[in-house]
Amino acid sequence: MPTALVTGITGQDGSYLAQLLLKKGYRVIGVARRSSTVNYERIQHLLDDITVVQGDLQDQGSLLTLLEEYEPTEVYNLAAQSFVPTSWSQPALTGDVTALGVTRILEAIRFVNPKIRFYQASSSEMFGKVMEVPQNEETPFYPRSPYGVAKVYGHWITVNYRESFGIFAASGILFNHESPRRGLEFVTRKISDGVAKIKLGVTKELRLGNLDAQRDWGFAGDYVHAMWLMLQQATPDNYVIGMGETHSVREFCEIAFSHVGLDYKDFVVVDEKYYRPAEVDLLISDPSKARAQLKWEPSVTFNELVKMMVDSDLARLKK
Ligand code: NAP
Ligand code: G4F
Repeated sequence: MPTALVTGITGQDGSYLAQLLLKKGYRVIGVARRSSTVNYERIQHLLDDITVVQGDLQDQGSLLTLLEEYEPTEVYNLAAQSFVPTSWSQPALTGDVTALGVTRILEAIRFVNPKIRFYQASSSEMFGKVMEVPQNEETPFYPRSPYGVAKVYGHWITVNYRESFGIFAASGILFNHESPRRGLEFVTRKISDGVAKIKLGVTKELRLGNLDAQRDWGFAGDYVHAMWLMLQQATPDNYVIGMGETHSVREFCEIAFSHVGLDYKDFVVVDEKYYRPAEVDLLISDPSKARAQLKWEPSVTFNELVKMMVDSDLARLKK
């Protein structure tokens, strides 16, 4: 039975990837960092089928021990300090986890078993102030936040361990992907949760930042499939994963509010508190390489995604 070790198991992608790997017959070892209260909400339904172990990307020894003990054939590095605004208030921590953490896990692979296949969760935030439209695997990076800078490091150290040590190390440059399991601080979930609360009369307004920012949003369940496909190829490579279309935050609001019969203009308040020191104005992917080589196709459209998230928050809050 193949064994996959997944860092970031308690996160959005960790939960969807674990589900997919179980379906494919893997033994799944999920790495969670120690906290004073457990935060297993996203993997509650999987706890009988996966093994959750303690480890931290800031702790080299824990990563070495886990690889020795569980002998994975594949490692998916999904753990990160992943929220862009926090990367300005905690830039050094973001660098330590999101950048150096990648080196620590690659070093563990190099020492314990260089045959392990490795997936790095790279990000479209690396394109930042975009140098071309749309963005593909060859587009130069211009990160606009400590998070983006850390992800550029993670990407290049992955490429370097591939080229220097022959490790099967793939980098998936994923554009924004969302779901009902998305963290409440990210804009899509903040909107779907806000819409549900307004519809149910729990609150009267939704305070947001830059409504003109444009993102290429897809469904997380589709994107974890691309991660797995990257590790099944004959050779490791870099792949852009996205929908190939872009929408503004305003458009997300329009669809989400109108889905419950409301007009976003009556409830959304722009609050400069949510503006960023430097903005990523426009992201749009060119995923043609992934479509041709991985045969990857998304199954959920942008409109379906927005409605899925609003419906899920409505159902959750009604309970
Ligand atoms: P997420 O929900 O924020 O999950 C991040 C995970 O990392 C959580 O399980 C978190 O644990 C864990 N983590 C944080 N610091 C850690 C540490 N020091 N040691 C071990 N684990 C740690 O993020 P996501 O949306 O699932 O994204 C998964 C990965 O893809 C991240 O690397 C993210 O940067 C990247 N990415 C995401 C997107 C997207 O649109 N979602 C796009 C491109 C790339 P706790 O639960 O304990 O906090
Ligand atoms: O939802 P966001 O916080 O996601 P962001 O910054 O694009 O980052 C996410 O996607 C990346 C992939 O490109 C990942 F690598 C990263 O880990 C994370 O998952 O913000 C999206 C846009 C921004 O332009 C922001 O300025 O929405 C705008 N926005 C407007 N009002 C807001 C708000 N963002 C948040 N979080 N909260 C607001 O109130």
